Amino acid sequence: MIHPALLRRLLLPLGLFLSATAMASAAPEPNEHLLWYERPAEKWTEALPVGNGRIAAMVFGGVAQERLQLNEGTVWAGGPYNPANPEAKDALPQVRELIARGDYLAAVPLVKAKVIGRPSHQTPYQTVGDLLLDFPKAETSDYRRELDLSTATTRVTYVAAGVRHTREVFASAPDNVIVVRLTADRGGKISFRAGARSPMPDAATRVDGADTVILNGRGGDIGPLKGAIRFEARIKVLAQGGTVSAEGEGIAVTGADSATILVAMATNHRSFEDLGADPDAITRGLISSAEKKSFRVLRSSHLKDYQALFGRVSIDLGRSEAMRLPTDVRIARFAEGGDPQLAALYYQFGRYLLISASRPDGQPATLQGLWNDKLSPPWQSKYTININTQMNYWPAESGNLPETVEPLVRMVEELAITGGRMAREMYGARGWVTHHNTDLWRATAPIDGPDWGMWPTGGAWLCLHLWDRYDYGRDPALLRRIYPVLKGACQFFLDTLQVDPRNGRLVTNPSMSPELKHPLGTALCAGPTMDMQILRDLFAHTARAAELLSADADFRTELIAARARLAPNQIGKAGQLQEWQEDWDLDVKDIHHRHVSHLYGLYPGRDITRRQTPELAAAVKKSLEIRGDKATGWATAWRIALWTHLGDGERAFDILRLLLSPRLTYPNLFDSHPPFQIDGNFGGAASIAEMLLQSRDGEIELLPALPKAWPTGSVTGLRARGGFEVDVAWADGKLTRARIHSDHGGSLRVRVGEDVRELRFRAGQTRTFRLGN
Ligand code: FUC
Repeated sequence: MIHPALLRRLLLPLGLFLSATAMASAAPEPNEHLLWYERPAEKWTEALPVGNGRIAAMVFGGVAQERLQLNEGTVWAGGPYNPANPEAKDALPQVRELIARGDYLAAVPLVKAKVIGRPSHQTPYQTVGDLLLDFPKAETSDYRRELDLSTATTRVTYVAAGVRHTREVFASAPDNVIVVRLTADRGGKISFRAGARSPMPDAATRVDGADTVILNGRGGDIGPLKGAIRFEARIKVLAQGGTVSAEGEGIAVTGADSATILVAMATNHRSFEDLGADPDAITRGLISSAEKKSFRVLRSSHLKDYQALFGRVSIDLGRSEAMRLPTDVRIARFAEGGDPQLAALYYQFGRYLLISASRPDGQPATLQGLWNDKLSPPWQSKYTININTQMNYWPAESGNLPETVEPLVRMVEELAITGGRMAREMYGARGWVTHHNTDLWRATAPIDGPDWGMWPTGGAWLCLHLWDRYDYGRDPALLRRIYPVLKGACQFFLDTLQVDPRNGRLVTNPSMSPELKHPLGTALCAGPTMDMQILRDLFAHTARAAELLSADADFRTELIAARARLAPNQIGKAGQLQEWQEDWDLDVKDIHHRHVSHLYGLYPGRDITRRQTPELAAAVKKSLEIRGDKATGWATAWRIALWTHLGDGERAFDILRLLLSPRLTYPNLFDSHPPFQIDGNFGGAASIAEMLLQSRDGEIELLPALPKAWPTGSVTGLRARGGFEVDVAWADGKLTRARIHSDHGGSLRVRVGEDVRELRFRAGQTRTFRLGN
């Protein structure tokens, strides 16, 4: 039988978006996992990222000079610190009272002076520097630069003086080194000089022996904090044939047949409170074990490790001849239609970035993942936890990459420690709290100013990811591990929720709906809708966890009772979902604001669904219409995800066209904020998955928001809540085949439109069936 995907490819009309030069009738099927370009990168946002969750590089692919801009995930400014404001505990009762009586503006100076953390800003993630390879001057031709997502390898190839040169780069997780491989199609033709440079404080490069460059430096000083991170990059040059020698502060290779450069990077960071590691000993150890392996062995263990993760999901949204065009050209043309595969590539690029930026023994993905060339990047490239860090992990569970969530889980465990101090010292409360940002040091104070930082619900939102880690995998050991963290998050709110005197409801105070000033001139308020939604999720999940663990019966009862008293969602005068307790939405100055915090309840939260709470879903829709489609990168991605949960694939796809355009996507497919911010990549990738599969409350919905632009396609390996794995194929917009595998057994509702089936699975059972028409 002919495979439907193959049949479709054969029948597809050819030549739609084909440039004359790219047209080649007998050309082989293009690689669906390739980003490629006809020129070297000039700007950083054209360079191609590689990473192994701990170390990373942006590869520029220059001909006269190759630049690898290097990062190590623990190179941050500052050092361990406690930013609690000692005056907060005494000031908070007055702040609460002012807010409760509607005297919002009077609370602003008080919060600023007595509650905002000291220091009032957090620390930036920083760069290591650059590895530079200088090549002899030559006329070159036939240049091509690519990143292959199926091998996590960048490749540059060109012809110089009649010799074809090829340069490959990958970041190996098993060997924890970046590997650069230089080859040529004629022997003895590889000559270059390798050196390093860094803008970091006290940076120095030196040569060790005749083949190694060592770059040392330290993290920057910031405000009152002295830079306490020390780092080392160790660059070893191995050549086959030719000569290798020290030349100044670099290494010269002359007349080699091929060469391999190994880059190891490490710091003194062991944890947010322990800087006792020895970067010199670590990089020495890494290089000495990697150099004993041949390039072939290094590459095969890299592929084995990476492909075991990346290969779990395949996606086909349709193909066209546009796939033969360079990636930057495809981005420029995506909105015109006819290139469904670019959305599939964007989805897999999101998974690639997550695998490359977030691995179990590294730090969570920052606002820029692992990739940053600056000492003072935008928003410090830290962890903004009023949407951005959470969005980074949206594609992880459905995209079958649970391992990538481990650094986030660990960060939340650490925030429960530092946030426990914060809860005691600033609020006199049990449990733990963190506000709208954190950094390498797990700082948890409110920062920046009253209208940004005075929001206590960041940690509670992060707990949703811990619960989902359990819900998708259903591992009882994981549940036991996260339960104390969930419980501590609840305890903080049980101790600090205030009674709204007007109606007896429980509300947060002081708080805000992230970053949006209401009509009374400040963001400060009590009980913003988002907080209530987040707490309903947190309390429900924690109560459920206690039940599953047969733990804390009284606490569970207390949680359920408090949950019922939280202020409910309300529909306002325009039919919109109210963002605040007051019906202020239409009077907001910044009515098209990027944040859509109150819509959290529909996605990623659990409060609202279009079938169980249709009136609230309609109110979400109204709010989305009022806010408008046009926003920054991550905010555009959130809008797409929300429309998919309203079941509107066409609207979701229209907004995907905005995201996948040169305004919001750089030539290297990085999301623009501007400048670069990686959350839009992850939110966009998650939204594409949410068009094809959604799962919650014991139900899996297949093709919930399939746009007309993807009439025929398939996806395999997506994960659903409850421990399920799902493959789906469709044709002419209708489901043709579904395959569902259950890890643990149990019952499941499977929905396609209005067609619903109740299925029971045995543990380990896979069922294949047709549904719909
Ligand atoms: C929030 C957003 C900004 C930016 C920053 C990192 O403050 O409102 O748009 O994404 O985080």
